[in-house]
Amino acid sequence: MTKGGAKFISFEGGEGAGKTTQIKFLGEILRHAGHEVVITREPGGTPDAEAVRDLVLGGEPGRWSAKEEMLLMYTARSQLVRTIIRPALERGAWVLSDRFADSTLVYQGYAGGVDPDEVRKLHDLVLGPFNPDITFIMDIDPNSGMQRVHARAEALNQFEKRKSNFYEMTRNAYLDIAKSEPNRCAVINAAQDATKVSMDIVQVIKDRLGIAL
Ligand code: T5A
Repeated sequence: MTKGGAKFISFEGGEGAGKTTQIKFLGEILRHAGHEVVITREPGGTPDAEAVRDLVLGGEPGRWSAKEEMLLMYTARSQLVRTIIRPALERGAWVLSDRFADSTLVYQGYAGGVDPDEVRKLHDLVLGPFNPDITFIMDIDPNSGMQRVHARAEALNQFEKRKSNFYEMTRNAYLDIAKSEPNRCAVINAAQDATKVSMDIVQVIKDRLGIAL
């Protein structure tokens, strides 16, 4: 899927798992090793997709049905892949994405109630067989993750206001995806100290991609 040294890495997991923190660390490590790195996030990553982000994350839970959320996510994702991710991979960059398609499969599919096969069909329709080379599943007990989110003292988005069983469902769904796609996914213990988490991520990249960092 990617050309030359290009790699597409996604970070997935529950709220407060440390995805953004670890993407920054890994981006620095890769740049230091001489790679071009493009960091992006979902929903978002282009001005239009950021506008979709405001629409879909704002307001209260229930503003959109899960199917409507799925369509909004894929509208934003389609433009992000077409205008940012594919061009970056084609010129040999590493792309680090803060969430990608597994988020829709988990949040709108397994936990949100849309048939997961329908989510996969939409993925094929919009993107075809386009998937990350490695997906880090940042695993943490949802209560610990939400404690980190609350400690940050930012306004909560509509996904951060859901009932606790929703977060249990998302955690279990991520672990099931990791089990069913062990070549693409790597589960990381995200409850550890941030430095240890970073070391585990770098080790997976070294082991799976055989590159020196
Ligand atoms: N969504 C998204 C869908 O429903 N469908 C989709 O298709 C997509 C793409 C996005 C929401 O949208 C939903 C899922 C999400 O609910 P968001 O605000 O981007 O909303 O939410 P998150 O992606 O979950 O981002 P968070 O910022 O909440 O979590 P992160 O990025 O995992 O965590 P991070 O790195 O910001 O860290 C959180 C706090 O913990 C600290 C950090 O300093 C920070 O304060 N921290 C640690 N503390 C202790 N130990 C560690 N190891 C730590 N690592 C970080």
